[in-house]
Amino acid sequence: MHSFEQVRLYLIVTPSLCRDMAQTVAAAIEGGVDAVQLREKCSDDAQYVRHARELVSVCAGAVPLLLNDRWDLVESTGADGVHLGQDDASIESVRRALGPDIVLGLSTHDRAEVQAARGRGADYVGLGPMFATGTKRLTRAPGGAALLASVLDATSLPIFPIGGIDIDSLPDLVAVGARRCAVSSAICAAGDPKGAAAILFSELSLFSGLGEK
Ligand code: TZP
Ligand code: MG
Repeated sequence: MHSFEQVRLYLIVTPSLCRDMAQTVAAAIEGGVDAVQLREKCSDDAQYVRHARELVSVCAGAVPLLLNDRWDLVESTGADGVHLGQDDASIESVRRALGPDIVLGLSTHDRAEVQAARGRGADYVGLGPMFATGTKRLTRAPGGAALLASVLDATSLPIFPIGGIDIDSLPDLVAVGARRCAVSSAICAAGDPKGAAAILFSELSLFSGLGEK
């Protein structure tokens, strides 16, 4: 089973933002991305499965590949886990259905949701939105570095801030204690996805003492 304890730079793949999805993800992994999630809202099942299998092959067991929402396709595609929102299928029932070995991620937005996540069976949490973003229609105001700072001691699970994080905004999060993050457009829409990933990864390492990969 893949653990998310060691994951630092989590790529949320938005296929429509990528010039070539497989090439973008392969380059991003070379640049330092160490976990990948397929997030594709408007595709039909056949296209979703095609993309998921393509990414399973790009990740090649070296980095975990999760599906957003589609827990029903985890086993048939060979993905390593699923990421769920607070209003998606219940994380408790998905854990029961898929067993202890899959990775389960949960979106959170405040301290109470972060605190509850481990007891609900999550292996990590996403926390957001941090900043304004065009990648997802937001229903909450971005919480920024203050939101992250307010939850860092609320769980022992890995916390991935998400939403509008790029090479310019990440240092504000690192300054309050971020050692990981999740990004989509900052890598998917970059002219040089490997270079973008490498810069984000090195920003995450600024104060970590964990050294370069
Ligand atoms: N959840 C909260 S914000 C967001 C998701 C999936 C979008 C992240 O994309 P980007 O391009 O890194 O802002
Ligand atoms: Mg969802």
